[in-house]
Amino acid sequence: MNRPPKKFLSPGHNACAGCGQLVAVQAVMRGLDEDTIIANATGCLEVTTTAYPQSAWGLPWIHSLFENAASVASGIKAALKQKKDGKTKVLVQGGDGGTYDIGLGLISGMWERGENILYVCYDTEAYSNTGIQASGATPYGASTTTTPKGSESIGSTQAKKDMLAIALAHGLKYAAQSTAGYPDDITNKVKRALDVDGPSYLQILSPCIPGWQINNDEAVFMGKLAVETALYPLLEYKDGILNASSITGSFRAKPVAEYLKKQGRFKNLSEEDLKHIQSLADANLKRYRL
Ligand SMILES: Cc1ncc(C[n+]2csc(CCOP(=O)(O)OP(=O)(O)O)c2C)c(N)n1
Ligand code: SF4
Ligand SMILES: [Mg+2]
Repeated sequence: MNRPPKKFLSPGHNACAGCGQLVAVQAVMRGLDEDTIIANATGCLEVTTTAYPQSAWGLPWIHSLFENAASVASGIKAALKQKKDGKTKVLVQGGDGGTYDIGLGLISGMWERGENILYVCYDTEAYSNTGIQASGATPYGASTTTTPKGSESIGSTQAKKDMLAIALAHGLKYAAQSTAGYPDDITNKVKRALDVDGPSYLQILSPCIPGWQINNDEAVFMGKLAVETALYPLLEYKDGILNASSITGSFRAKPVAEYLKKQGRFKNLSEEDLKHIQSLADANLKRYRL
């Protein structure tokens, strides 16, 4: 009898219906093989897949603290080295809060040591699991529970931290960015990252239904629009050089308003704010055109 292929993340987890992060995770899992160990930071992904005593994971998987998933992965790598196991891959997963903010120092250490570990950040642009607080990944103009829109506020007025540039500054052999709108792109990037002998980083824009105030059938659509407006292009760097980008010679971006106006978190923007965000996309068109 033919058995269905083994799933590394089974159905039955309790993420919100339509969660963009879970779409992205499934695409990441399709890029792995069975000889993989996962260290997972605290966040929606961990909370929704491991309600004790159950687990949705079909691979060896360990939950760390919010801040130390990278160090746990380093420990796993050291144990594998001790056992002379050069075959088993190590993957770290965390949200943007765990990556851009609270785990950054330990991620930096892991990269500094040049360990052969893939780090994947699921960027929901907020601390989703604890009720949508602003993180270093929250973009200008987004309303969150710590940067709420109101009569005197548009939402966050901070710029989104350039985490990909921070990764590149560590001299990573492979660093890339994708979105939940392009699952095959995610899977291919995971495979290419794992082919590299050294540290690698993949950051995936993962639309969050309550956080972005979108309908539960819109996560993939928003992931596509983020790329089509050039606010979150698909990018891939090898040895620090940009070698793939969704902004090719003939690429024409859609206006950012098409993306922003469909999300409740951006409902308070003035014309001036729209212009500012358009200027961020225009800057991406120059910076990342191949
Ligand atoms: C040291 C510490 N501070 C705060 C928390 C509470 N906490 C758990 S999950 C979470 C939000 C995680 O945000 P992110 O990393 O972006 O992942 P997401 O839930 O958005 O996927 C927070 C603040 C914690 N577990 N540990
Ligand atoms: S709060 Fe957002 S990231 Fe968390 S499970 Fe729901 S949709 Fe996914
Ligand atoms: Mg998040």
